[in-house]
Parts: sequence; structure tokens; C-alpha cells
Amino acid sequence: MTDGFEDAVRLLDPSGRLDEKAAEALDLKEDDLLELFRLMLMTRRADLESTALQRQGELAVYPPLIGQEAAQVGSAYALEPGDFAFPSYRELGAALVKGVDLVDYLHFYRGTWHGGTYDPLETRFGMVAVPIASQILHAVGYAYGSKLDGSRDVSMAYFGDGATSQGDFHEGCNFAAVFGAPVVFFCQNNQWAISVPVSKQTVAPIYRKAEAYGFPGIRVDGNDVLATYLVTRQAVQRARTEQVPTLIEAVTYRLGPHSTADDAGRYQPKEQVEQWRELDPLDRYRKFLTERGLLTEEVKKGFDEDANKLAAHIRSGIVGAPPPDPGDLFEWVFSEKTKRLEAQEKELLEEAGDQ
Ligand SMILES: Cc1ncc(C[n+]2csc(CCOP(=O)(O)OP(=O)(O)O)c2C)c(N)n1
Ligand SMILES: [Mg+2]
Repeated sequence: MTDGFEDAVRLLDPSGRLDEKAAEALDLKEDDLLELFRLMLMTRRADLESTALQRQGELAVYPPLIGQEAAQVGSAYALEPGDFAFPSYRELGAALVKGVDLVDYLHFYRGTWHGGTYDPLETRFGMVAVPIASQILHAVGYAYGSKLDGSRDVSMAYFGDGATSQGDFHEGCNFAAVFGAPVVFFCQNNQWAISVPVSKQTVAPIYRKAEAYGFPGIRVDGNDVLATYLVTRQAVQRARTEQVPTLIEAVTYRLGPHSTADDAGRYQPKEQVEQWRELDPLDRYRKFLTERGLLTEEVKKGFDEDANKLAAHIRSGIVGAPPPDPGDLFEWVFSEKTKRLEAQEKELLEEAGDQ
């Protein structure tokens, strides 16, 4: 790892060499090893396509996740279908793994509908949450509810390094520990909260905060998809069978801007970006699979085709989407519309009709 993160669990070094001993617990079939790569490749492609769509005026804003593919894919892959992921706003990769249609996901960023047009209950993927750390409380509440229901489902809260400064994070951790909520706290420490570096966010390492709440905290190399998958699978298992939460700090890096509205060149040191570019999660895993003889030209071709298809699906689904019905704005305010609301609706619909 880069300086200061030597205590992170790692199975693959940056040259793609596997620590065979540490990897014994992995127990992944070749199909799974390849699927992890396919999902990372699809995530990167979808992420770049989304950034391009924003630049073309088709999305209002978009927060890229480039650089964080291994952290998201590795962690979400460790979830079972019934497990519920509660994302922030940067989890397109986790959404893909959970089977969310990315057109439905991106409708949030087109401003079509609050939280996107997918069904959170069906996909087990919560609505996009912009208020920092708010989704941690949802994840803990859902986990506690699922325990009371006698369900075996686990919740996973996704959040960033900046979110650990919010009261909601600390309240969520403490509640989960005290009431034994089956939840995994998955922090992607991408080193930045917009322009605030992690050194201004916390003095103690993030994963060590778990100790104060009384549950395990683990730091993992978030650019190593295999290590991320393994530690998350173990944490999910612990939540499911022992109702013990885990805080995972996945050390990674935001290679892109905070969002398409941000110019990261004004605060991210160039050398730092270059240093992390060398640790690109896709490059590392590609080297490993190629070395093993798994990523043949034919397999690669098939994956590229899948990525092209996904990009075309996103493009046609977003660009071709009809505008939302302006009348919808008034449907969800009160169970019965007030007179004033009715007047406003009439006025807006008349104006919209004139255009
Ligand atoms: C409660 C709240 N405060 C402030 C903001 C403004 N804001 C949006 S993103 C962000 C930084 C979050 O950083 P981090 O948790 O590290 O997540 P990242 O963006 O790096 O994925 C802030 C402060 C917000 N959305 N919600
Ligand atoms: Mg961050």
C-alpha cells in the first residue's frame, strides 16, 4: 500500500501477484474470478459513459467512481440476493452488481425521479442518498428490523471517509453494536471529501474507530478486488450468524473529480493522483487473470462486447427518455390536495401546455 496504509489486508500486490497463503480462504471458482473482472470493466465503462452524458447535457450532474471499482464490486459481490445495500451517491458499481438497471439508476442524475426509477425493495438496493451518512441510519434500522423479523438478511451501508465525521455514523455504529443489528459498515476511504483531505477528517485510522463501539474494524486494500471480496464476505457472515457488525475501511482513491461540477485540479496534488493511477484496480486484476491464463483473447472480446452493450443501453435509455409528467410534482405532497396546491398545479400545467 502507499505510505501509512501498510496495515491493510491485501491478497494481490500491484503487479498482480497473489499471496497464495492468504488467498486460501477465498474459495472462488474460475467463473467467479472472471465475473469480478467483467463487473469491474462494465462499471468503468458505465461510469465513463455517465460522465460523458453529463457533459452532453443529458444528466444534470454525475459523481464519478473511477478508481473505486474494486472496492464496490468486491464488496457487493459478497452479498447474497436478499441482503440490502444502502448506497450514498457514488455507488453505481455496487448498483450494477445488485442487478439494478443503470438507466433506472441514472434517472436520479437526470432529475427524473427522487432516488432513481428502480424499486429498492425488489433490487435490495436503497435509493441514492445525498445527505452525508443518512443512509447509515437506514441500513442500521433495516438490519435491526430484519433481526426482529427473524430474517437472515444483512444490511450493508456504503459511505465515504468524510461521512465518518457525521454524528449519524457514530450513532449508527453504537446502535448496531448495542442492539446486535446485522449490518456491515463499508467505508470507501478515497482520501477526499470534495476538497477536504482525510488528514483533516480524522487523526485515528477510520477502521480503528470500531474498537470503541465494540466490534471488529478491518482495513483492506480497496484497490484489490479479491481482498475486498474476502473481508466483506467474512463480515457479512459475522453479521448474519452472530449479529455482530463490522466496520470495513477500504483504502482507495477517487481518480476523478468529486462530481462533474468540481475541478479537482485545484486541490488534488498531481503527484498523488499519479501515484494512485499506478495502483489502478483494473490493471492489477487484469495482470493477475492474464498471468493465470484465464483472461484469454476470446474472453476479453466477450467482456468488451458486454461493456459496449451496456454503454449503448445506458445511452439510448437516457437520451430517449421522455420528460417526466410535471403533474407528478403535486401527487405526493398530501393525501388530499389542498386548494392552494391545486391552484399551483393548474398554473404549472397551463404553463407547460403553452410550450
Ligand atoms: C449532511 C451533508 N453535509 C454536507 C453535504 C455536502 N457534501 C456532499 S458530498 C460531500 C463530501 C463527502 O465525502 P465522503 O464522505 O468522503 O464521500 P465521497 O464524496 O468521497 O464519496 C459533502 C460535504 C451533504 N451532501 N450532506
Ligand atoms: Mg471520500
